[in-house]
Amino acid sequence: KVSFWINDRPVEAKKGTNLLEICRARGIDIPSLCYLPGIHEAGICRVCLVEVEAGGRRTLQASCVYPAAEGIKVYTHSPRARRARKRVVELLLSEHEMECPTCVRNLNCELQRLADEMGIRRIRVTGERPRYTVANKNPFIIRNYNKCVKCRRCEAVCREVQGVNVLGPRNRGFETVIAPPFMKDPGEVDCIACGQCILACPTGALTEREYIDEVWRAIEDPDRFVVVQTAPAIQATLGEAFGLGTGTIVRGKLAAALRRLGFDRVFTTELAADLTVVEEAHELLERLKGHGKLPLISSCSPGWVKFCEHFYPEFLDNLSTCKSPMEMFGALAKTYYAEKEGLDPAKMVVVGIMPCTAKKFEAARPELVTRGFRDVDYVLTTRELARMIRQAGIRFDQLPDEEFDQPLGLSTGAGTIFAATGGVMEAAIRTAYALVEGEELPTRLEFREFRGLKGIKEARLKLKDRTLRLAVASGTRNARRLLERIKRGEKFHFIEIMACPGGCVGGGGQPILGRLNRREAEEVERRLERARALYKIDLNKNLRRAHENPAVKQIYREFLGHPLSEKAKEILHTHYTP
Ligand code: HC1
Repeated sequence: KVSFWINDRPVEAKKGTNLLEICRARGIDIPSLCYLPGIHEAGICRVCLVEVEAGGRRTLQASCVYPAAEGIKVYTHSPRARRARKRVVELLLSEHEMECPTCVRNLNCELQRLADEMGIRRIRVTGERPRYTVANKNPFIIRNYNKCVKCRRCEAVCREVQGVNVLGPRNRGFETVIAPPFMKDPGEVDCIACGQCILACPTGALTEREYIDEVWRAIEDPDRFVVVQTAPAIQATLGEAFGLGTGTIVRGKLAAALRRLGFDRVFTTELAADLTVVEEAHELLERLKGHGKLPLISSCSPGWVKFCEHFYPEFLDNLSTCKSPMEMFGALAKTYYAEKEGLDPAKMVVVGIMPCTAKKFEAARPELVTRGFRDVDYVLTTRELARMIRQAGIRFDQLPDEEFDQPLGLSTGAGTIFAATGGVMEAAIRTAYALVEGEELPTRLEFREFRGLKGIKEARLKLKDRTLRLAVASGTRNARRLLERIKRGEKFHFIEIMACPGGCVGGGGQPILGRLNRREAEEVERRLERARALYKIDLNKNLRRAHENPAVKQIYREFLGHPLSEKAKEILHTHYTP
């Protein structure tokens, strides 16, 4: 412990802790921009400057990297500190592309908020502004380097959290931007499209590629039959975009909003998640019998699949051949549902509402086409859906609770928990248990060893006469750690990997709110709250095992025959190659 002074008050703190953390813990709010605790503590932006008196000198110091030390005197809001911080933000603004009213982050931008808080009414520095024109060729992310404040948070998250490391400083001086090597398009490098960089970006320099206008056009076209599916995570996160507390369950309002937007059918991806569980559980049992490679690794997270293709192609044959639930849903909509309802698949448009930017990439993959039609036509993130709802003038909080349409709106709790790390594993085991042990045995439904935000979770599970070794990883850096262990000889039978930390509840397409409040720890808490909401929905459902879903049974009866049938393989499975 060290004793020192903050704003003339005596303070004690652990030696070495940075001043920013100490002040915030004491309710003194110092602004910051580049700081991400534990991920990026670099003192780059200088927005967190404070005055520090030490060794007889009083100097300006970046509080995020200045360690607490015995006897120092810290002045957080002295006139000099406030003036310096204001000037730093003015300098950032002086080269920032000021198109706030049309920026996707308008009213949700950290730079804008800093300018407001500091009372910047005029920028006293004038000079050159960067004029980058960027060709954004990929289907998932848009970069505008003219809005980059060079905080390097995107780079830090890409490297430290995801272990992907495709972003870094390019060019020199005024021309510097944080970008992929040689300023290439993310689609041309090893980017996995997870969108964690978008969540980290304080401004509109990185955003998802929007497909809102395309979806509006499809809805307005009388010749199109537009089917929407919503990912399990959305019901636990969309409310945040409308000011509802984290973890508020908005399942009913979500269905109601989609109906009012004009979609012809409102379904849920959870139905397909249930179907994925059934197919994947059978696949696991087949592989345990010696047909196929072990460990079986889940393949529903497209960011993870892309990571595997770029960095661990030797594991591609371990991936489950199941398409992701989103893709299974699209394929079923344009085959089974089209046949059933007498619809022309050529006129159908399938829209996915996903918490994920990699799903935009996945939807565009050439492998994911069934009988000549793309399984999913457009993917909108949670954020885009919120924008659409606002554009339509819908008062989200006043919507009634409605149900999804049938039969593709029926789901069990298994499909719901897919969106939390460990959920795919838990759902798959519920069904695998029943398949192997038989229905008559008392069934264990909850596998708490796979819940929570730990990066890698492991357990052993007895399945009849065999003990399975299971693991769950979220965040691709954790996936890397786990795969390296397997390469060193450790044996597992089944592994779930989700690209985003915490699973889809932490997806790159989720509402961006936390860092505006400068309570970074809340980011973690928020993922937990969102996951808790999903487990609550699961707990309250009558049916909690995927194979009990009446719609899944109906689809097998009327269309697919049985799990892993030829038709199921044609429509629900795929194969990824390096
Ligand atoms: Fe996910 Fe999935 S859980 S990948 O996180 O397997 O995006 O929510 O829809 O496909 O079901 C995302 C979420 C989602 C798929 C399912």
